[in-house]
Amino acid sequence: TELRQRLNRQRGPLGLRLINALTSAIEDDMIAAGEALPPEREFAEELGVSRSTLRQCLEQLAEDGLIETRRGAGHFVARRILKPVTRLTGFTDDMVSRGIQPVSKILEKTIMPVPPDTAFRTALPLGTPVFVLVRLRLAGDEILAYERSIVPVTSVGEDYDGTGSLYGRMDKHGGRPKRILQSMRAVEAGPEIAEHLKVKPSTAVLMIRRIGYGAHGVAVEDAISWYRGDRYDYVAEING
Ligand code: 16G
Repeated sequence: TELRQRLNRQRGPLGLRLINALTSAIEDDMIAAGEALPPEREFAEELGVSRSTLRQCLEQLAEDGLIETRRGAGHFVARRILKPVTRLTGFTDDMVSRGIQPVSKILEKTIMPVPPDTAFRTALPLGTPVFVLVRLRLAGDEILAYERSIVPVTSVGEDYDGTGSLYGRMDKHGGRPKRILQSMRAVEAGPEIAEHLKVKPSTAVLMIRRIGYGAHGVAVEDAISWYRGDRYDYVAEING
């Protein structure tokens, strides 16, 4: 098979060759995202390696986020989300447009006077009532991000309970952001973020800050998110 040829083209110890061969097969889409790998015994035979060598290699690939192991169901190539940086969308929009069921777990929702650091970033007057919403964002049962959004209460209404799409809710009140400033940075997940995202501490994650401005240039969102680095590719078209 082609996979076996890839394996034979590599140099070095067998375990490493196997990891490289499978990694390149996944990266070249030879094995597509979401696809199941053959059952271990069959797969080991196809590759001409022992089951224990294969298993070690699969463990490594799972740790690197390239495959997912689901108990009782086997190994699957992980799905990555390609997100264009050039379109202003929210999490729910992104998921729905991909045919994925967005799920959110609300970890905190509070109304309070705007925290000083947010006031400085957004120029909202001190004392402005804001809604602080901390959510875990999932695709089905898969955790993708941990996110804290701060929005003026006037943008969502006092009776907002934090469920559903925040941007959808804003559309019906003050309006969702029309323009955003966003920065993305690679950081190591600290213990708290690692716990929320269910990754090992020190795993690389994307920390994204977003400040959204409404129709009149007034800030309507101050958000900070940690997206799983093994699930997200931010892509941009850049013209020279
Ligand atoms: C995205 C935004 C976040 C916004 C949320 C609204 C990034 C990095 N962050 O996650 O700022 O609050 O979408 O999503 O893109 P919702 O409409 O599904 O609640």
